[in-house]
Amino acid sequence: MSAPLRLGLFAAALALVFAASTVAGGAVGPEPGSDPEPAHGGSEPTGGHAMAGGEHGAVAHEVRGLASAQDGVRLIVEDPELRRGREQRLAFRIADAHGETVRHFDVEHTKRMHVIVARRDLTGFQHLHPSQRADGAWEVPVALRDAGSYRLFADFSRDGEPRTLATDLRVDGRADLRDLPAPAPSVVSDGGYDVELAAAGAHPGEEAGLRFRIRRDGKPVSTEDYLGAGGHLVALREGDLAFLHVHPTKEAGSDEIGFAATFPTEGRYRLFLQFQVGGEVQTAAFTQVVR
Ligand SMILES: [Cu+2]
Repeated sequence: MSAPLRLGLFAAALALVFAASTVAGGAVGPEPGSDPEPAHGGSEPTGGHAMAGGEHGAVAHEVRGLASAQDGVRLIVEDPELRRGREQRLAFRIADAHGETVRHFDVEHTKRMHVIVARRDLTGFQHLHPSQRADGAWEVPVALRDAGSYRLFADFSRDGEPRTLATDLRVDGRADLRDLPAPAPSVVSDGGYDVELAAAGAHPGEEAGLRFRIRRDGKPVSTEDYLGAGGHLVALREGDLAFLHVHPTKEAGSDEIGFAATFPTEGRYRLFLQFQVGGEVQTAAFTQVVR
């Protein structure tokens, strides 16, 4: 093989690798706060899937939590720099288009403000309910054990419009980022309950039923009411931590908690199920592959 031909083949192979990586990048969507430089070839809504065009609106509707400001409201954190392992006051406010603090929120899932915190590698999940100060800002004590970049989600509803705004928090020190755990049919919650996820294939753009069964020592466990339902589920996409809207569904038995979720794209998602037993909130996390 001649040298120029070999060089040509090498260049062609490089171009292929580049094209493949841009398709993968496009499928995950824009990283919030990343360079405004257009993603290489990422202008295609869902990275080259044939059906992308017509579905883009519906898909965008399902994904939240990629922006700190949207539709005239903005999330402003007082101090996004936190110290590791120490309980601190996390304070933020929601500002309207005029910069005024929004004071009135609807009650959703029995609360007017829900806060989710997760590190960029989807560890360190917390679900908090802050209290509102007289000036309209929200405040909650928080302790983040590990260093790194965290995502703070403020989930609320205003004038009947649900919103999830998000911004980054930084915890000092060198971050020891972890890989997402491999998918498993059952995990143990932080308080020692066995939680099984009834395996259902999840495909992009299709509603998937997620059914969780809770057991302790092999016996079914009935969950108590938590936030006005049998349980609460947060789904975050690996890579950009897009926040998915998930609906609880009517469960068949009391030891089963069901949800419906539409995963917008292929990829891996982390599901954080929370339920209450004996007055204590339990969290169990699953890795869900969508393809
Ligand atoms: Cu909440």
